[in-house]
Amino acid sequence: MVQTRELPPQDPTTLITPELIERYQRDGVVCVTNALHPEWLMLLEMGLQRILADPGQNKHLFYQGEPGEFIETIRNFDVAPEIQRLFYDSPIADMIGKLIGSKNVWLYSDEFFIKEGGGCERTPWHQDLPYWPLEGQQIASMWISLDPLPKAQCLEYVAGSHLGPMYDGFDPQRVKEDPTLPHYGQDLPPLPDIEADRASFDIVSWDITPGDVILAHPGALHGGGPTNADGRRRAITVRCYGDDIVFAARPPTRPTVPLTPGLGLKLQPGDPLRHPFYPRLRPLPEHQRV
Ligand SMILES: O=C(O)CCC(=O)C(=O)O
Repeated sequence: MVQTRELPPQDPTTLITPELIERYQRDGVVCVTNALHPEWLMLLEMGLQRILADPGQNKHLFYQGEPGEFIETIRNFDVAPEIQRLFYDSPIADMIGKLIGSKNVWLYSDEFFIKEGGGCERTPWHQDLPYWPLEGQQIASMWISLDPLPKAQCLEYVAGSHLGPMYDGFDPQRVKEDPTLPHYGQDLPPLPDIEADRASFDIVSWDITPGDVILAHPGALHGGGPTNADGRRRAITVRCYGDDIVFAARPPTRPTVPLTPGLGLKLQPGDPLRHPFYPRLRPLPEHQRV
């Protein structure tokens, strides 16, 4: 790995300043530059290589069979020791914990978005919360790219949208035809057509150097980040939560991402979200201490 800039601070939680927290609360998204040491990125890269080579790990394809196809894999923590080491040992959980104001930090899930080979499609606009069986405030995702990206190929967010309505998801089969077609088609309003009217939305994104991270509220609208003909964009999103997050039951017609069969048989609505599906990252569990 070529070293192109100064190393990040020894303790990157110092980058989570009161001003940054205030901006996060207002915009639902912030970029923290030079936060992750190259060694953490190397561990992430090793985890990604294992996942790509693992036939047992489901590779979900967006735009399957089309020129813009790209891969998503979920719950990589469960199958890749490198990802486990990264989440237990790196400052990722500490940074998220400080941002959301919780000393306890649990992992909700993680997802790779792998755009290789050039010409990959935009990720459709969406929010994450409609897919998750939970309620509460102390929750955030960290988006980490292994590749340097110009702003146009970075994930985009609508600033402040985490404070607005929660919309239905997108229909993965027909999103190209109409990105506002509902995924669940139940109680949530359809997504607005953001691409058709970009000027009406406060869209933010950043030039990314590996080591920079984006912290986002899962209620924020986000999407985008296509790759150009020779572009490559391999990113992971780490989704963590704190003390105030509780289980929220959902009808079987609104399956969650990821699926967690049995969860609703163990927890009542309003119960703290505690289940082996969601490993505790902070304080570091006993079995991870030496
Ligand atoms: O990286 C991407 O293209 C999508 C990321 C995403 O949807 C997320 O972080 O929730």
